[in-house]
Amino acid sequence: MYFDRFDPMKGESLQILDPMGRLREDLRPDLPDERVKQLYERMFVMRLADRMGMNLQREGGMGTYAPFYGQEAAQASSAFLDPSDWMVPTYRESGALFLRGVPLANLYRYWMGDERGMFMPEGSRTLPIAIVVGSQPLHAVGLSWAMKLKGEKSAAAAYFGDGASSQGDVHEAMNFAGVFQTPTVFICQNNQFAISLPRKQQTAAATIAQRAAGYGFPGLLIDGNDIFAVAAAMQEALADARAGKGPRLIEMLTYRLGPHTTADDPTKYRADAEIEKYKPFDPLLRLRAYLESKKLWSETHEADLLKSGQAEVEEAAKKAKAMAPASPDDIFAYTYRAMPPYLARQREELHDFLQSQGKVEAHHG
Ligand SMILES: Cc1ncc(C[n+]2csc(CCOP(=O)(O)OP(=O)(O)O)c2C)c(N)n1
Repeated sequence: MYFDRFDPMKGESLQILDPMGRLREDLRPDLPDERVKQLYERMFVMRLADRMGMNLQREGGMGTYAPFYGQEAAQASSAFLDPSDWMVPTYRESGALFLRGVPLANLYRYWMGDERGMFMPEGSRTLPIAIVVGSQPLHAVGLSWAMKLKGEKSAAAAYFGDGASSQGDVHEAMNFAGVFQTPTVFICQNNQFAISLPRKQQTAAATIAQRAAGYGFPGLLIDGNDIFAVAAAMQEALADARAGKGPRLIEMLTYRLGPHTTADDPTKYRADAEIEKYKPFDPLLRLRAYLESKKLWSETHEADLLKSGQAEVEEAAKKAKAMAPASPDDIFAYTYRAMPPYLARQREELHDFLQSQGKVEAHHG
């Protein structure tokens, strides 16, 4: 119903909850108020968790961190996946992974440089994050094609950014998905930047969503700061994919309020005034305004949420910091089934070095 009604080629996009918190009831998806409230609460904690990620890096406990500040509604898209669907994320998706049930301590641990943070909970159909930009939609297509061949009624969700949309791999993934009618939901979080490169220089096309037409499947542009639009698009795209109707592309238009990563200085390529302009479009503000209008929110409720949310996040940070360091062998362990001699030599050298520094026991594995 949404994909048919809003045509990105005509410049149409879906917004259900406006920035003032007013809802278009005629467009409302299957999202009862109780669930909206729950989602608000998790998005609120998600933001606290993001801030903690930034703090851990600033205080020196983490190499780098990629915040998702401002993208909480788009990140909440993962809440609409079933456990039997595959989630295929990027480094931007800490919020989406948190909602998917990946422990926050693991996510922090990953950004502290420990690969074990990417060991997903047993049975969780969630891939580790992809750092190689644009590589992961191919994996999502492979997974969904396999599900189709096995007769499973599930989908795979591929997350990627506006910058990734220019990668050849993303073209190949969408083309293959169209030809083989795989149950893939392509989720482009257009946060309007690929590090310093603005969206305008990324493609001459008016929207990324309209590209779907070239691959022979439907695309939809939505306000990515509107959780109702995210729910509508996700529910329909997933239902269609699971029902064998093929892939869907959702462009979630949002804005990255923070830096690309902690290694980035956005003042070099965008004015603070621009960030201020986008702050009123904050996904949490409008959701709170909506809940307030329904008498489902109060100052005391928010104060309680802040307290319990902060405790949850601090506990996760404490746990991440307390984990014993991984073995240096991990640097060498996972690329080859049989380790090539030159890597084995390097591993020995590292062991000898660390031993000479009194850092580790000699280990020959
Ligand atoms: C193949 C490849 N090229 C370049 C990079 C360096 N790089 C990391 S993130 C990024 C920008 C990606 O922007 P976008 O896809 O819009 O996602 P966002 O970071 O905004 O969420 C680049 C160029 C990389 N990781 N992989």
